[in-house]
Amino acid sequence: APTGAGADCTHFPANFMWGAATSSYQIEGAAEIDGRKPSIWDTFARTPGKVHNGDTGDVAIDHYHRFREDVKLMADLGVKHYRFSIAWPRVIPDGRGALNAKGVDFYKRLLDALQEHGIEPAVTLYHWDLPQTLQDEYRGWEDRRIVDDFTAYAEAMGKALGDRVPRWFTLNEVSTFAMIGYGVGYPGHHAPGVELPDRAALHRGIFHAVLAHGRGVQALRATCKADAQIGIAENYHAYAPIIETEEHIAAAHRAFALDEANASIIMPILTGRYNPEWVEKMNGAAPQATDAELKDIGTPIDILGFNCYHGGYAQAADNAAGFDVVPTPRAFPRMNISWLTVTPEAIYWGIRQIADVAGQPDLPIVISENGCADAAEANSAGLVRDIDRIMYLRQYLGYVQRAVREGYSIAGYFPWSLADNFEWAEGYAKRFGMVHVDFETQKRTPKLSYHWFQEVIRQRRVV
Ligand code: PNW
Repeated sequence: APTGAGADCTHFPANFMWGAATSSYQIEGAAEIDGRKPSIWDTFARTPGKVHNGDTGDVAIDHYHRFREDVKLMADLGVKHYRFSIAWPRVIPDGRGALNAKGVDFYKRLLDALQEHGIEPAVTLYHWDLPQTLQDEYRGWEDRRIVDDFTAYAEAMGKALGDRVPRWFTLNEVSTFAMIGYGVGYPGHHAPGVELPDRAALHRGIFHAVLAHGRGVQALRATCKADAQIGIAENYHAYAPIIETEEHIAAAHRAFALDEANASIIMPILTGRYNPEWVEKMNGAAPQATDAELKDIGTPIDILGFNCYHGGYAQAADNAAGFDVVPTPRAFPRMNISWLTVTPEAIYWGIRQIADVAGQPDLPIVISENGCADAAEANSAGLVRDIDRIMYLRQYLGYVQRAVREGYSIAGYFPWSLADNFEWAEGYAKRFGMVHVDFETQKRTPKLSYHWFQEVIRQRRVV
């Protein structure tokens, strides 16, 4: 049931999951400690010219050593859930083979600290830090062997931590790591920064990822607690109708179904098939899958993580497709990072499109990421007054509330991110945190948005 006890027109249900989110390479640091080996992000960041200012995740926000302080910040914030990722090259340094006990112990210490504060973990297995060894050996996601190696990693983590972790996400944002890590005809601007010859090669890589996801779900299912919720965190692309009429809503739903990322990732995962209309449109570049592979890709999941930052607008049109995607006007509001237009309706339509287009009205969805980079200044007392972030989150959360009110299956909200961290190709120049981090001293200071979110959680409504 989508709405729990206590939900009404303005309040979130009492059992709604409020959380915070991070990922390993962006926060941990300790790149060469306790047996961790490099990931493709270490290699990429250490390659001159790839990351802004030559920044790397070598130290990041030193969470590896300061996790207790970070857990305390979450406890004070009032969240009962924490989404973090495991660094694959920390626990299996070469990507396959023996477990590194010291690496696994770090996550056990973190789980202990969370438990002491009554915070439930939601663990992502892969948030982009692929073991470099697998990239060197067979080019990572480009090669079919990644499927077995990821599945073995999932099984190993299920066995090591499955008795203590109630929620799992296999992969984070296949569409981002595939479409930004690899370029077709130009090098990608995320790791591994590979240039692919054509779209068929891109879709082969994506196919390996969705198959690895499905087999990973099965491996976790076999090793974790019976009631564990297992799924994926994907930033599938949502489309809002330009005006809420039947014809534009239908146009938005078609834009969703035929979007290249959705049609190759979330739709086969949720339906166990590729849309023949999309396959036709791809003109030979779509993946070829056997029935057995489709069944694995479509392995039922218990929870869907929706990472939502922005979306598109669709309009009904008299063309072959039946819709147009409306370009975002030049002066459309944006947050402090070039790609982030403020499109809060996307979070509502993204929830609804899982029900109406992917045919999964009862699948619990959590917003596994939503957030922005701020451009805020501190006041004389050192309080970062990020009212830009508050404005952004308030609008998106209002649309999540609408989905709750209308009975959609939305179960939780995890803003990105708990604290400022390594923002990939932007290095430390873009700050997504509700907690400010001084990257010199590692001092953490809650921003105004942290106090705002605290109050949202306390009152269970958009404040
Ligand atoms: C997500 N885009 O990445 C990631 O899951 C996080 O690790 C990251 O820090 C966060 O969002 C903010 O960027 C994205 O270009 C990267 O649309 C790029 C895009 C979206 C999400």
